Amino acid sequence: MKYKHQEIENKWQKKWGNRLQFKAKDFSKKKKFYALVEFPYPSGSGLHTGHAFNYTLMDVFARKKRMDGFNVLCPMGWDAFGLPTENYAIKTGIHPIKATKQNTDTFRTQMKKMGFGFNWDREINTTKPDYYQWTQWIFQQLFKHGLAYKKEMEINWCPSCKIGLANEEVVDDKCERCGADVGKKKLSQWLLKITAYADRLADELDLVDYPDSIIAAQRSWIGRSEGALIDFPLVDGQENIKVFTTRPDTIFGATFIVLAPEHNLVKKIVYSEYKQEVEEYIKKAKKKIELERTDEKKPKTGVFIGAYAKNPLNGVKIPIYIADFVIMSYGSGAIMGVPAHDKRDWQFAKKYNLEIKEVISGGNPEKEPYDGYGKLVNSGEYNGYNFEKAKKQIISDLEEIGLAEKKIQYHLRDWIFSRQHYWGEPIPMVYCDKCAKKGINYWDTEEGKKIQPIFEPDSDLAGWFPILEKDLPLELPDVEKYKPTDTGESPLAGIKNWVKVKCPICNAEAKRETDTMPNWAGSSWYYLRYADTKNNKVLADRKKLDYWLPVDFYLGGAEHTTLHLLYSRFWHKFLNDLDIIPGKEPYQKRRNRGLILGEDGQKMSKSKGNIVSPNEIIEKYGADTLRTYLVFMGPYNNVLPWITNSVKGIKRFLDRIYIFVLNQKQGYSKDSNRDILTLINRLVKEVGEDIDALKYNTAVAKMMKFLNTVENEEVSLEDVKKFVLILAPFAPYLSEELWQELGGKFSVHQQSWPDYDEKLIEQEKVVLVIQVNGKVRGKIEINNNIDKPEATRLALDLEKIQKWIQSKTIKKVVFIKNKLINIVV
Ligand code: ANZ
Ligand code: ZN
Repeated sequence: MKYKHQEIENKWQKKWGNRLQFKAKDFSKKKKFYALVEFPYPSGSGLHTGHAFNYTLMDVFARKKRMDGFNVLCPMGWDAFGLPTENYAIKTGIHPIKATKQNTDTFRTQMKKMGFGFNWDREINTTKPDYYQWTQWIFQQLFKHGLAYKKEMEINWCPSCKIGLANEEVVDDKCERCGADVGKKKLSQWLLKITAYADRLADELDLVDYPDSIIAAQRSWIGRSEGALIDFPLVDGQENIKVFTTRPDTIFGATFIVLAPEHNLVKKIVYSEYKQEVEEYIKKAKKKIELERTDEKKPKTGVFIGAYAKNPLNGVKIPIYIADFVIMSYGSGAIMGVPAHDKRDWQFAKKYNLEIKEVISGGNPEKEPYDGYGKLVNSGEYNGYNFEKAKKQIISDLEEIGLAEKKIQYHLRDWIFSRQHYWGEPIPMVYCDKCAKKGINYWDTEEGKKIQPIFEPDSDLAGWFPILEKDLPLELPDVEKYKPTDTGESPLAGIKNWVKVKCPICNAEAKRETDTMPNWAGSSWYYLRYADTKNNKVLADRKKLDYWLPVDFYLGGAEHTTLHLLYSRFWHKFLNDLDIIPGKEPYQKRRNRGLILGEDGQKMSKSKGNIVSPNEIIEKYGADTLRTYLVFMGPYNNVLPWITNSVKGIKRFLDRIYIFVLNQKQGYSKDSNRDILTLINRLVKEVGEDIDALKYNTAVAKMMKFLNTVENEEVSLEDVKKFVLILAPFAPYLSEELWQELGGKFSVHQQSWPDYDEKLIEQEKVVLVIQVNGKVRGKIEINNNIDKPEATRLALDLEKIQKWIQSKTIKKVVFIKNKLINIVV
C-alpha cells in the first residue's frame, strides 16, 4: 500500500477532464463570491514558484468557499501585451501572437497540473482583439469625457531600448531593463487625467478592506498636500514670486527663495552679470531626469540670480536662487527656503552660507534641521502661537491682503499613456491636419456635441478624433520589424498604408495615432470582463456586472500595491460615473501575498542558481505535496525561504494520510470514541475558520497533530470522510482518490464542508494572566488545559502584548497551566 502521487494525479486529471470544470453560474440563487487573483504575464519561462504560491493560496480559499455553498467566480487569464514578448520577437522574429500562444498553452497546462480549479470557460487574453476592443473603447470614452489629452512632454528615454520609461522603470538613473543611462526626450504623448480623481482615490479607500500598509502606500502615492501659494514681491520689479508651501507657519524663517531652473521668471529677472552662469546651470539641469534631481542623497546645487524678493509679512529682503531640487511641475515651481526646518533647504543653506533662522522651537537648527512640532519664535506678532494655529492665522492674514491663497497639491501626476512600441493595444485615434487648422475639435462634431464631458477638455485637441465605434477593434497590423524607430516612434509609424486613413469628420486624408497603450491598460478593467467574457455588444452585460461585482477578495503581489491598484480603481470610478458599471470600488478586500525566497534565503534568480521549479517538485513529490507545502511554509504574507526538507516532510504527511485512511477501511468501527469525536469536530471547525482567515499554515499544522493522535486508533467511516473532506482544498487529487476508496459519491469536490457539533467542542474556559518580565500586561480567556506552545502563541498574538515585546528576543517563558504565562525578554 503506497501513495503513488504520479499515478493518482494523472488519473484524476484525465477523469476530471472537462467534466469537473468548475462553473460560475450567472444569476445563481446561491450567494455569489468573486475571488480574483492577479492574472500572470505569460513569459517564456513558464510558471514560477511565486505564481504557484499565489494561485495555490487562492485555490484553497475558493475551494473552501465552494464547499460552503457559494457560487464562486475564480477566473484566470493572460496579461500578455508588453515588453518581454516584444523583445523575444525582436530577437527571434517569431510573431508575438505565436509566442503568446505557446506561452499561454504552457501556463495553462501547468496550472491544470497544479490542480487549480479556475473557471476555465471564462479565460481571457488581453492581446485578443475581442478583448482589447473594449480596452480601446474605454480609452475613447476617457477621451470623449475630457480625461485623455495630448501633450508635448519630456519623458525619460532609454537610448538603447529606444523607449520612453515610466519613473518606476528608472533605477538609479539607469534603464531598469538594459542598464543604459537614461536621458530625456520630448515627445507628444497621450495622458490620462487620473489627477482629476485624486481626492476620490484617496478618500474612498475608507470604503474597502485593504491592509493598512496598502492604504498608506496608495495615499502616499497620491500624496495629497494641503498648503498655500504665497506671493513674495520682487524688490526690483513688478512681479510677485508665488511659492508653494505646506508650512506657512515658518514664513519668518524664510531666508532665501528658490526657483526651478525652468521657471519662466528666471530669464526675466536674472541680473546680467549672473546670466552666463545661470544659463549653464539651466542647461545641465535640463539633462537630468527628475528622479536624479529629487534624490535626497545627492548634494544640493544652485546659483544666485542677482535678484531679491521681500517677505510679504515683514518686508525682509531675501536672495533668489535657482536650484534643480525644485521641480517645475510641482506646486508653483518655486519655494521659500526655510533651512531651520526643512532638510533640503538646510543642506542648501549650509552649502551657500545662508542664514539659518529658527522659528519653531524644539530643535537645534544650527546642528540639524528641525521638522518637528513646536511654538513659534522669532516670528513677530505670531510668537508663542502653536504651529498649527499659526499656519491658519498666517494664511488668512495674507489672504486678506491678497498675497496668499490656499492650495491643495498632489504628488500624483497624470498617467502617461503612450508607448512607442509594437506589442500593445493601438490607440484608436486619428489626427486630421485639415480639421486641426480649422480648429475643429471632437466636441464641435455632431457626435461630440451630444457628449457632456465630465471634465473640461483642457488642451488643444483640435484635429484629434476617435475612430468610429463600429470600427473597433482597431487591430494591430503586422509589421516587418518589431523594433521601435530611432525617432522614438513606434514601428506602426513605418506602415504607410496603415497610418493613412480618412478623417472621420471631413474625409480628408488623415493619420492614425501610431503609439500603443501601456501594459497597465488591459489589466485596468479585466475583472469586469470575467463577468461576461464573450459579449461583443458591450464590455460586459450590466446585469451580470450587477450580480458579480464587486470583487469580494483580490489576492496579489506587493509589486502591484500602487500602480495597478490605483489605475484600475481610477478606471472603475470613471466607468461608474458613466453608469456603465456598479459600485464605487472594484475590490472589496485586497491582500498581498508574501515572497518565496530560495533555499539560501535570497531572492530566487537565475544568476544565483537558487530557483525552484514547480514542475520538478510536481514530478518528484506531486502537486498535492507542492500545494500543501506552499501554504504550510508560514503566514501567507510573510517572506518565506524554501526548505526542501520540509517538502519531503509534507510528502511523508500525505503518505501517512493515505495509509491511515486505507487502513481504517479494513474495518471501520461504528463510532469513534468520545475523544476522537471531539478532536475531529474541533478540527473541522478550526481548519474551516483558519482557511477563511488565510491561516493555512496553522490549519495544516492542526491536521498533522490530529493525524499523530489518531493514526493508530479506530476511527469511524463518517469521521474519516470528514477528514478527507477538509483535506480536499489543499490536496485535491489525494482527497479525490481517498474519497472514492471510501465509497463517496463521484467527486469530493462537489461536497459540502462537513458539519461539526459545537456541543462536542465546547470546552471549559479559563482566564490566563499574561505577564511580560513579571509585570501583568493582560488577560485572555482560553480553553481549559491548553499547552505551553499554544498559550505562548495566543499571548504573542495579542497587540497589547506585542507592544511590550516588539523586536526584543524572548529569553524564557514560564507557564503555569490554566493560570499564568510570563514572557521574559
Ligand atoms: C517651506 C517649508 C518649510 C517647507 C518647512 C517644508 C518645511 P509636500 O509635503 O511633498 O507637498 N516644495 C514646494 N514646491 C516644490 C517644488 N516644486 N520642488 C521641490 N520642493 C517643493 O512638500 C511641500 C514642501 O516642499 C513645501 O513646503 C516646499 O517646502 C517644498 F519647514 O515650504 B515647504
Ligand atoms: Zn478632418
